[in-house]
Amino acid sequence: MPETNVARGSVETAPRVEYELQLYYWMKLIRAFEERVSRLHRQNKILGGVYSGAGQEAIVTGICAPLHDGDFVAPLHRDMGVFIMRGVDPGRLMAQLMGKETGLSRGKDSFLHGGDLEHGVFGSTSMLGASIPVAAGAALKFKMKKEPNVAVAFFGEGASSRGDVHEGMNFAGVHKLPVVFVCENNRYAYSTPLEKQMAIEDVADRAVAYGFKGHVCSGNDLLAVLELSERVIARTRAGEGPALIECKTYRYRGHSEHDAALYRDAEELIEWQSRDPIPSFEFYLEKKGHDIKRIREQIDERAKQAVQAAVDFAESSPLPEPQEALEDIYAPPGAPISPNAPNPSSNGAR
Ligand SMILES: Cc1ncc(C[n+]2csc(CCOP(=O)(O)OP(=O)(O)O)c2C)c(N)n1
Repeated sequence: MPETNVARGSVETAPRVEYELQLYYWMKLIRAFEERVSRLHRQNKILGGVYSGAGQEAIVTGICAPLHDGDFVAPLHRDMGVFIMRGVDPGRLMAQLMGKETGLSRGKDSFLHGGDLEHGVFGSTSMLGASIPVAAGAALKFKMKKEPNVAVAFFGEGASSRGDVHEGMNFAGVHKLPVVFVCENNRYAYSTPLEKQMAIEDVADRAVAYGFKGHVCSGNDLLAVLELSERVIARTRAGEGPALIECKTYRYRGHSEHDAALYRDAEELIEWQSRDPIPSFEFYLEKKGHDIKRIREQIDERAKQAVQAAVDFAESSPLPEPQEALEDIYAPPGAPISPNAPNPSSNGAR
């Protein structure tokens, strides 16, 4: 099997076969990472809540794969995979989950709010849906500065019923901003089933009210997500304005690790597990002539080693010193207001 070193966003130039194996690796790595995090949580090694995205890997993989450097992504609380897809080092991500000094926020927070702006990842917000206007704001900046980038905002169907989601999408529609809204519709907002919190079946139907298109796809079918995201993101990047992609899916675990999800029917879970995105993609690869047994073994081993290296890094990292709690909170006096602004101390203005 070729080494999977295809650059992100290089769909056009990389041989398709190598690219597809890379996609497979990403889904496997995300699944292995999240499964390990669930286990570490039971061992009391994780600080704060753990919101597993197991079952939803095809969405983060398929949406993020066509993105470019400089694009901006606002993940939801269930999207550890977004960090991996954007090139954040899994060791730093694991350190964030363990509250270590080497984590993204240097031990100041759990996974939930840790972003990484160097990789264009905004930390998710506690208030559901509040990251939608932030993504619209990032897209406004891209438009004003004529930068060839897009913003992507992930959200759940539960969050889609919040007011600021409406405001953010309306603003993006009015100003034709380069932003793609991605709804991971896993049918439950914590314990609330879809039909108890919205009167329509498809969140995508709401897009028309904001003046842009809504698309629906199977979020468990990597190729379906990818085909849609490549097309929609390219149009948005080309200046055609926002779009909404709704991916129908299901989360395997509870809302978080403390939730046994007893409000769900066992049969329903089994049905969705039978549509698992990973074996479906393996079936596709096999039909295309790959020796899937061999590839699975190699990729599983690679993913296992990558996750183990992340755990080793995080476990051997120190916890932050108490005084570090006060660092990186406010800009130091005299710091430039923005990276492009002149330093106030250089012209005497303080
Ligand atoms: C404004 C707001 N209301 C309620 C909550 C509590 N809460 C956190 S996650 C969640 C469910 C979110 O469901 P959804 O948006 O569908 O995403 P999912 O967790 O299913 O991925 C709720 C109710 C919150 N964080 N913010």
